[in-house]
Amino acid sequence: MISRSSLILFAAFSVSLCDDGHEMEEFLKREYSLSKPYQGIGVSGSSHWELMGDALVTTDYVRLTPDQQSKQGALWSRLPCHLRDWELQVHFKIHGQGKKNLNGDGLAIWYTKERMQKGPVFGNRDFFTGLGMFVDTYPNEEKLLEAQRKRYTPRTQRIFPYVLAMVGNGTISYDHERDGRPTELGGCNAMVRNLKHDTFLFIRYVRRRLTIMLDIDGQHEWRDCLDVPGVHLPQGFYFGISAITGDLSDNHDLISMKLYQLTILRSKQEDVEEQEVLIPSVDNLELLRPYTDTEGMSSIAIFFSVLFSMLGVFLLVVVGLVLYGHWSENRRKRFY
Ligand SMILES: *[C@@H]1O[C@H](CO)[C@@H](O)[C@H](O)[C@H]1NC(C)=O
Ligand SMILES: [Ca+2]
Repeated sequence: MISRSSLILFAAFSVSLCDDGHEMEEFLKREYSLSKPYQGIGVSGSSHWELMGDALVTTDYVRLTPDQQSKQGALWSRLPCHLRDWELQVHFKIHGQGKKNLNGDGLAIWYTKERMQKGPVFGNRDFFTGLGMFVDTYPNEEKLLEAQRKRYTPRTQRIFPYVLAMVGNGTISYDHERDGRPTELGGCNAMVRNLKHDTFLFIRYVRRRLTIMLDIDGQHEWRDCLDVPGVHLPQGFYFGISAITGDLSDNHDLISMKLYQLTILRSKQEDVEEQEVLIPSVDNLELLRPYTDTEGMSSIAIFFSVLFSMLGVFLLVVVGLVLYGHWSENRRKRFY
């Protein structure tokens, strides 16, 4: 775990160490960043950022959606980003009147080829090309299974709100009814609603490794959420953030986005190995999703459950016989 103060220290000195010990420099890129007082946003053409749908700017936040039904809004960078390695810090706030699970649907952070297109994926289009990271506040799949009177097997249950990532190549759909489970790269539980303290998401993309960390407990510490190597993302895509409400709602507010350029020293060979790709993809996807099969058990699991059931029955019979033996012996003693 990296404490946040050390990250700030890193930024201040512009030099830090990568996880693997390589030296790394970072620079705040103002043209891809956004913070108070959000000058010029919402005024056409005068900012690097563009608003869409129900999103609006106040002096303290960009509200992607208000706490009302059926709203959707987004904020998109106007400039394609050509950085190879980067770090994005997102300061956000999700809050509303809804109690317990009666809130939704969440927000998404994007690095995609397409921009400014409304749609069903947290207010953005489906079949996107690039990276989507979702803060999903409503468990659609759980409700679907409840309606079908099915249950999760314990290993497949996800606790909501849930943060996850997905890489799309333009032909892959996000499955809203299953909260994106079929295309999930990984994720974690994140209790982010209605908190008094500040909440942050931290996304790092270095040497094709995608890392997501969270600071949501008010402890000024980054908690690991996801770490996936072999994520191939083209350069020249757009950063964006979007949110949607349905029957259930929340305020989805963005307070700041800070993009840092990371300068990584590479050998010639590494440079060649990391050739730029044109279509986003992820290596060894099948290894990342060992639990996509929610129905049924593997044959090994079935074998062991049958074996243990038989052992259990055998044990019960033995215990029963022993007890019966004691009981009848006692009875005989009482008679004589
Ligand atoms: C997109 O990904 C899917 C699933 O991994 C794959 O079947 C398809 O061939 C990919 N399409 C392109 C254009 O790479
Ligand atoms: Ca959902």
